[in-house]
Amino acid sequence: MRKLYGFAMSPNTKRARLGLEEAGLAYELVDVDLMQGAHKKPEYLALNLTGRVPTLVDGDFVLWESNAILEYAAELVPTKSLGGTTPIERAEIARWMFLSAAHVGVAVQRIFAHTIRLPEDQRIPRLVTEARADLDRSLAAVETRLLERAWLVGDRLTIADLSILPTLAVAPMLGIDLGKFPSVAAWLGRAAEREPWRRVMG
Ligand SMILES: N[C@@H](CCC(=O)N[C@@H](CS)C(=O)NCC(=O)O)C(=O)O
Repeated sequence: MRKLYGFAMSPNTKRARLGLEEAGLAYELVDVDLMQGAHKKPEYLALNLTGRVPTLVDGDFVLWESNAILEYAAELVPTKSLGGTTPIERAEIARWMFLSAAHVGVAVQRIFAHTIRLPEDQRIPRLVTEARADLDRSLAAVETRLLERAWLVGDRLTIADLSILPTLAVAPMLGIDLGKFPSVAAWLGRAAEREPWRRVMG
């Protein structure tokens, strides 16, 4: 049985889980309790030297980085068409996934760190302001893309959507106003109606 090592509340773990569940792949979720420092223990570092979650173990194959796990899930079950089916679709999916990893995720992690995670005396308000502006810049592009379509690529949910959406699910907790981006908010609502989303995001 495939094992996904992760932490229930982690958006990166949720991203990997959504990919596995949308692909219909069975897996066991193995808890890595970040609050107890389980990700820094030698047995976990032996799987993932970066000491971050999630990590997928599929037989002898060990894969970390949640976007890579999305790619793998899509490749394992091509009939679900979670990945691209043409060179253009594959390139478009890559574009949104890179935006997710390089900009959306980084901005949201920074807002989280400097409003909630770090002790108050280590928080830097300027970084939050900059991260909010950077996030708005990415979301404006997503908003424009979604003005006349339900999903980012093609006419179906793909790993491009699964890459960005779990990050945005934490928006209310971080005071991120999706009201400025009505198509993005509607897209999040569409995803939330799906069974895998209900199971993973709760
Ligand atoms: N780029 C990684 C990010 C993974 C990541 O930062 N995970 C967080 C939890 S959401 C984590 O493990 N944090 C613990 C740490 O950084 O020490 C991915 O997409 O998998």
